[in-house]
Amino acid sequence: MKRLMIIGRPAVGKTLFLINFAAHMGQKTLRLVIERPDHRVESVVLAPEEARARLVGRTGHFTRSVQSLVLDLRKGKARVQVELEDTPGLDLGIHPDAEVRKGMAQTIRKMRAADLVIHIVDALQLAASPDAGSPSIDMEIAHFALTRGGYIILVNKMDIPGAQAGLEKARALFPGQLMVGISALTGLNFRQVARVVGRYA
Ligand SMILES: Nc1nc2c(ncn2[C@@H]2O[C@H](COP(=O)(O)OP(=O)(O)O)[C@@H](O)[C@H]2O)c(=O)[nH]1
Ligand SMILES: [Mg+2]
Repeated sequence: MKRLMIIGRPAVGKTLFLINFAAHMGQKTLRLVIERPDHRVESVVLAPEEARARLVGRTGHFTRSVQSLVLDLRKGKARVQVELEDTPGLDLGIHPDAEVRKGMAQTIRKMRAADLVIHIVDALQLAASPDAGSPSIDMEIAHFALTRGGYIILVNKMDIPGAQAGLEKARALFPGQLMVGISALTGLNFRQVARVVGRYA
């Protein structure tokens, strides 16, 4: 099964995207497999609204481990399944919490072999950053992701006023890169993302 991996900084909307995109693709209940950094695996079945209440956080590092679900897609006349993985946020520097550090290491390890890296950035964070050219974890992710397989950037939170400037900054920072402005909250442009996902299924 192909492996699609959602990565990005903390609180950019990775988990909300996982839940709402799975719902958009027709999943009424989400069967989530949670891989703890110590390799324990748990499985939970949640309705999308429960998943949002339990798994989406306002502050950084709410997601402590890789959690995944299987998406059922139509490819031509056939149906195919892909694994969509949500990950803990990646940060520059060494996080004081050992569990968070392990989760980040796990993310980087798994990223090498992913069939598609779905890199989410926050349009408002980008719009607000004083220097669009400064090196950041997002540039590091982009450099690394490009050395391997498929790669797309989703510029998220486009439902919030001021986000357009962030999308423009993203286009300037990552020229020529496959990129879609989305809202994980409202589902804006999910159909476009679904087409890209279908190419890697
Ligand atoms: N307005 C708006 N808020 C969002 C969007 N995506 C995520 N959020 C909010 O951003 C915060 C972090 O979301 P979460 O999915 O936990 O981020 P993660 O750390 O990247 O997994 C939560 O308060 C979400 O409700 C979006 O597209 N629009
Ligand atoms: Mg999360």
